[in-house]
Amino acid sequence: MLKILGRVTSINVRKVLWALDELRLQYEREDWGLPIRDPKVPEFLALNPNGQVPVLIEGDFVLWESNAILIYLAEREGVLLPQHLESRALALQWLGWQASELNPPWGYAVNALIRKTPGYDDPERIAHSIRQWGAKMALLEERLAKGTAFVAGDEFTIADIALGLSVHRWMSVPADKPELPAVGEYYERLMSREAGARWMGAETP
Ligand SMILES: N[C@@H](CCC(=O)N[C@@H](CS)C(=O)NCC(=O)O)C(=O)O
Repeated sequence: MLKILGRVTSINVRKVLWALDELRLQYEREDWGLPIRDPKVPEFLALNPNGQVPVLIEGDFVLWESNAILIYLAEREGVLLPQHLESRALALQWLGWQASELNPPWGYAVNALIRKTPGYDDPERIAHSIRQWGAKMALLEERLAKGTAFVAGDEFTIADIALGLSVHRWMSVPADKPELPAVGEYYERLMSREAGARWMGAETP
């Protein structure tokens, strides 16, 4: 059976678990990742030399990087990625954008305001992080305001899974944030999916 290594409090692990539920695939999950179980041990590093979760294991096949796992699952099952070449490319564009552009700016604010990590208490840096994060969210707002149900068109894709978890985090952070009505409607749409409500429901500590 397909096995996922990773703690459910990780947003990258939740991406994969949400996709597995959308695909109605059975899996086993083993808790790895701090503070539950340190992945920087030889047994885990032999599977993922980065010492990070998630990892997918299927027989002898081992795969890490949450986006690679999402693409693998979608291609294997033939759903959650459009067949149409341009729509598929747009879905992959937004999937990559979530990891490389949208996520990096939130680090300081999330550590300060959600995780309450000691040492993250500089109001200037919190405000800067929210501003930078908000500027990226404004790009998503602009895209969604064009009126399609999902980010790459009217088809739900793996890009919406990744973005949904990021939008959930944006909604959860207690800070003064710009109004993003199209993002708000998108969030409701994703929350109305059974798997969306399950995996966006809990905030990462
Ligand atoms: N680019 C990687 C990032 C994975 C990552 O940052 N994982 C974090 C959790 S979200 C992790 O393993 N942190 C160490 C730990 O939990 O011990 C991916 O998308 O899979």
